[in-house]
Amino acid sequence: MEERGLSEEEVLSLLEEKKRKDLKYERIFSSMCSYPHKIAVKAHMKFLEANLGDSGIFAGTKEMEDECIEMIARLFHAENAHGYISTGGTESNIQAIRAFRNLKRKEWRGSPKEGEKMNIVVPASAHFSFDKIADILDIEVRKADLDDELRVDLSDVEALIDRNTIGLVGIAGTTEFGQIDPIRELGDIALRNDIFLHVDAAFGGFVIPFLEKKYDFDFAVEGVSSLAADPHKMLTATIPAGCILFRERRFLESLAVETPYLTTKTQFSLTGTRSGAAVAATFSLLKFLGREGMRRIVRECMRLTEMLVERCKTFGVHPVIEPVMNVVALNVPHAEGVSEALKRRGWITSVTREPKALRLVIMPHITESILSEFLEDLKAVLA
Ligand code: 0PR
Repeated sequence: MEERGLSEEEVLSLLEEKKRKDLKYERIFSSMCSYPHKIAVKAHMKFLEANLGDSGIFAGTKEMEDECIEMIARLFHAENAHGYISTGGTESNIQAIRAFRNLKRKEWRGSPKEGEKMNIVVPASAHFSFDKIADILDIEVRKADLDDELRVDLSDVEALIDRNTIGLVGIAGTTEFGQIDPIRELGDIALRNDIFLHVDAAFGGFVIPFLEKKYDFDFAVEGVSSLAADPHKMLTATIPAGCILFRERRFLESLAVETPYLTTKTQFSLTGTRSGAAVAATFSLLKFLGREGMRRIVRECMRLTEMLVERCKTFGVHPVIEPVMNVVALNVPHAEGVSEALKRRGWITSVTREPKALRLVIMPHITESILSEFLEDLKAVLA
């Protein structure tokens, strides 16, 4: 920071210069975020100063958060709504597992034995936020194998459960392949073992309810204890907007800390100061789009996903699994090299870990003409 500040024009021109270095979403197939919807931007701008870390001051913003939680809970077939708008999938996942730990700690007292750790069993396809969880919560994260369709292998999940297991994780929309784990079966395993089940639907939460094909993945499944779904992904809210929901109040209560000098006496969230603007954006989208609007957005993303796959098949490229949602992993030889070559043509794609494949996420910023242009380049790169 210099002694004397710059003029507004100088600052704005600095911003322009930095903005030019950022890529535009129109060339990006690797991201699960997109341009925020214009109503989300308007709502965000109206609530820039709102801090839900001290929600007694912002009663209207708090009301919007409560209504978001109710609307999202209903979407996911929860009888009651217990949760809050978080900063995204990472915070939601941390908080779910933290609640499991806190509740089991109370229930088990003294366990696990000296020198042993509590553990959770997650699919090998789990997002890297679970590696952060292992570190922060000092919990062992056991990774279960996947089957041929890249869903978690149920017999491996059962084999990894022992007396120190506090919960399971199922993913509804895996980051790399967009696959949905068998949540109903995981729920049965959780109930039989008297442990919790968290569903990571950070991406899939705002896709799966709007697909033509129906899946059991939410609170309609008896064994599901908590669910994460991110408005800042497919709902196209402004960043940061995640949502964590719990089946019962006691999970949220287990996260409470006292905040004696604030307008509210307890706080459940991981962060202190938190964005009311992103809550306003989420609220406005849920109201404005309705289920019908979301169905339309998801239908278009799926139409383009199917078009992409069909066109690729005409030049001998096939997906690793038939796409379940708008995430496609294409079996191409030397995926890393292909991704690099596409980058030289201005396209950002990513490469999955196992099996190696070229990964594309068909977000709402991808149009048919962008896709056609991309397919021409992909064909050229592969030739
Ligand atoms: N769970 C799942 C299934 C996810 O896919 C992600 C993020 C998370 C949790 C964590 O969510 P937050 O990043 O909101 O904490 N998946 C994307 C990923 O890591 C996020 C992303 C978005 C990455 C945009 C890149 C990007 O440009 O790949």
